[in-house]
This record gives sequence, C-alpha cells and structure tokens, in this order.
Amino acid sequence: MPINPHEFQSIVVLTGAGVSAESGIATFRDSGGLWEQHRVEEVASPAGFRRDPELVHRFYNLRRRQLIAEARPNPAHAALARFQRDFPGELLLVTQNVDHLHEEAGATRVVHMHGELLKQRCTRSGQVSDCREDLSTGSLCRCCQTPAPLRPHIVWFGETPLEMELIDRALASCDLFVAIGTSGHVYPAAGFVDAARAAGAKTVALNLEPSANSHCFDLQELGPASEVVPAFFT
Ligand code: BV8
Repeated sequence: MPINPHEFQSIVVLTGAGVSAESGIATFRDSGGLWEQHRVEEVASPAGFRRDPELVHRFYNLRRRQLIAEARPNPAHAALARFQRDFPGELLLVTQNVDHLHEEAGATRVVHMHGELLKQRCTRSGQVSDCREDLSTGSLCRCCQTPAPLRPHIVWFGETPLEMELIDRALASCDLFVAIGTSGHVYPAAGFVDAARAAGAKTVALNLEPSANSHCFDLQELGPASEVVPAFFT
C-alpha cells in the first residue's frame, strides 16, 4: 500500500547511522563497523571513560577529525531537508547520529538524542559548548571557578538519551513515523515505532536491509538511503 508523506500533518523521522553511511561515516554494526574496532564497553560508557579516558578521547577525536575533514551531506540528507522546508505540517527530525550532516544539508528542528560529536560538556556543570579540536584528559572547562575536565557531549550506554520528553510528545501526536538507516538494536530509539503505532500513526522503514524491528512497520522500502529517501520524500 503506497504511503504519500504529503497526506499527513505531523511527521516524526528517526535516523540512524545508515543515513550517513554514503557520506563515508562508518556505521556501528555493519561488517567493519565502528564497534568492531573498539569494544562497546570500552568507549561508549561512563565506566569506560572512567577506566581509560584517553582511549575514549582518542576514539572520539578520530571520528571528529574524520567528520570535519571528509564527511559531507548525501542525497538522503538533502531530500529530508528539502521536504521539511516545504512541508506545511510539523516534521520533527530525531537522529541517533552524532554528526551534523542533517543541519549541513539545511534541516531544522533536528534533535540529537545521542549527543553531538562537535560539542563538549563540562563534567561538573554539564554546560555544553562547541568542540572542533581534539579533547584529552588535559582539556578543562572555562565555565567553573576551578576548571573541570571536559567530556564529549555524547550519550553513552546506560545514560539517558537527550530530549526524551519532547520526543515522546511528538510520537504521541504524530500521524506518520519514518525510520531511516537504523538497525533497531538500540533502545529507547528502537521502541519509537511502537509508540507511533499506539498513537495511530502509519509507520515506514527506509533501510538497506530489514532491521531488527522491521516487522513493526506498515511499509518497508529497502535500498541505499541516497536512493530510497529521495524517492519517498519527493
Ligand atoms: C537508556 C553514542 C535508559 C555513542 C550511542 C537490553 C534490552 C533493551 C535495552 C537495553 C538492554 N540493555 C541495555 C539497554 C539499554 C541500551 C541499549 O539499547 N543497548 C542495546 C545495545 C541492547 N540503551 C541505552 O543505554 C540508552 N539509554 O536506555 O537509558 C532510559 C531509557 C529511556 C528513557 C530514559 C532513560 C542509551 C543508548 C545510547 C548509546 N549511544 N551512540 C557513539 O556514537 O559513539 S548508540 C549508537 O547506536 C549510535 O548512536 C547509533 O546511532 C545507535 C544505533 O545504531 P544505528 O544508528 O541503528 O546504526 P547501526 O550500525 O546499528 O545500523 C545501521 C543501519 O543502517 C543498518 O540497519 C544498516 O542496514 C543500515 N544501512 C547501512 N548502510 C546504509 C543503510 N541504510 C540505508 N542506506 C545505507 N547506505
């Protein structure tokens, strides 16, 4: 059954690493993905950061440098931004990605539920600021009387994702939910489709291959994001 996004009023889009794959950013679980080079608990958890902060800083410094030097938006980012700009209803773009390619393609109302690679956070005040340089254990904040160590502004496993109230409200009132380039392994993002269905929304998955929760969607279009996203969000 064809689903035309122009026929809806309130859309929530959730993107994952697959939407940035064709921009040259490695995904987490595909063969050769990021997690295979580093054990998850080593780099993306508070315990990992306490145990070896320099390793965790190196992991994010490598990704931040590559992002700044090489990654550019691809046709999927562009199609989403263009559709959002012209869409008369509401479109909230929630991303699990920590890159800034949606914004670079012109998207607005982008919610980074897992944080942002180009931001840093004071470990004492929680204040967030721009970050385009390498961080290390010697990187100290400028917001506290006694400077405190900075950490990447990234949501690690076991930490609460950002803007969850805003996201939950949008899911409870949307009439279309579209997941793009996500394997459906990581929660609470992988459960958003259930919340959208409970609100009576139509649900669409645009992905290279079936995701772990693909059975939850009304419609699934398989293919690379640079093809299936412009085709769906015409
Ligand atoms: C939380 C930042 C409580 C780090 C990330 C047991 C059961 C259920 C849950 C849990 C459990 N045990 C623990 C949990 C909770 C845990 C979790 O889900 N663990 C999983 C592994 C089981 N979750 C958490 O800890 C979260 N916090 O639960 O707090 C809470 C809950 C609700 C409300 C309040 C409090 C925090 C999770 C955040 C972790 N941080 N990122 C970093 O970036 O370094 S997660 C990380 O995985 C990335 O953000 C990434 O986006 C995310 C999900 O991965 P995907 O984006 O889907 O990427 P992936 O590689 O997996 O898949 C890529 C897909 O793209 C594939 O399907 C592929 O086919 C497709 N693709 C590839 N190429 C293309 C393509 N598609 C289209 N075109 C292409 N060209």
